[in-house]
Amino acid sequence: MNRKMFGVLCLLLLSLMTKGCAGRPPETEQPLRYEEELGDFSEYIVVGFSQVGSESDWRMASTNSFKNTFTEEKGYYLLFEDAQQKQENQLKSIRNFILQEVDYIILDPIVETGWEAVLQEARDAEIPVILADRSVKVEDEELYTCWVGSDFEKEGRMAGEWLASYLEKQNRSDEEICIVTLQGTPGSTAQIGRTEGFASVLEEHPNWEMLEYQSGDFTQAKGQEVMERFLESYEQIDVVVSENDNMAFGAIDAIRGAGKTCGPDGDIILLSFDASRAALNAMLEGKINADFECNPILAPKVEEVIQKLEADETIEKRQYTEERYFDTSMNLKEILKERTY
Ligand code: GZL
Repeated sequence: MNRKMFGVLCLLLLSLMTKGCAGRPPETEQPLRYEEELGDFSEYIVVGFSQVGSESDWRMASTNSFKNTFTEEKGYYLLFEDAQQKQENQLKSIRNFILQEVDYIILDPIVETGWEAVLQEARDAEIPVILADRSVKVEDEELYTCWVGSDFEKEGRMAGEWLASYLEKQNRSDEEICIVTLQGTPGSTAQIGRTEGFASVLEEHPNWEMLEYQSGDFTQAKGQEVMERFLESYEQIDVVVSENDNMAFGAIDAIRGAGKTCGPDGDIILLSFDASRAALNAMLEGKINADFECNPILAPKVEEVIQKLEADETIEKRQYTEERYFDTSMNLKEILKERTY
């Protein structure tokens, strides 16, 4: 019996003993996930994946990418844990993966801080940690093997540059432009990068005023709630920067609820991030001006990393995905035909 099977078996015995100690009558005992699937693990690469949650279209596409990549047919056994947007759940999941002696841990960290201890525990257990999408802020970057994701600061900067060019075409370069921002989850890499990237262009335009930043936590409901408050608070809003599509959908509902319009022919310019299919359809309907892509299909790149690690090949520490932007000057009907998320 190899080390991994022994580990899983110990876990099984441990859990059966503790459950027995907990006094739950065996007949009500739900079989452990592993009881049903306990087989010869040695033929699989066992991967534990701690996912942020299921808060957005982007997130669902990300989850599908990992579930469709790390399949048993391809020689993987995927332990998938949805943290429901709570860091404490991710910390628990990682410790559980360590206990189960997985071969690799993939982590999409909800925020950048608070990871040193658990990453040290993974390193002590000699389990490589691969970061996907968002990143972590740690003193010792050797605590994780590599990071695969987007250049969020570039996304934010692209949005600012797009707005400057759009306003110029509208002969509004010298006009006072009032902006509000629906931010993503505070302290997440996507929020930090997009906010900083857009701000780097904002400071080049003294006639642009950022009225307020407020987090909508990347969800549609919170995005609508915050946008409703913005509309009550400010007489003039010329631009909404929404740091993901789901908050943009909420903003659209709030703007229409206030009797206003957004998009190329609207009262308010709406910029968004992710460029999901649903958002490109909303753009086609004239509700969104421009959308800055954030590619959720990261699992193939992560799989490549794991295969290289299996072959003892060197790994690049930071690996960026290719991204673009979309606006209503483009043939969106054609573009939508090839969009997979
Ligand atoms: C970005 C990702 C963000 C998306 C949101 O890489 O972390 O989280 O922009 C998602 O849609 O909720």
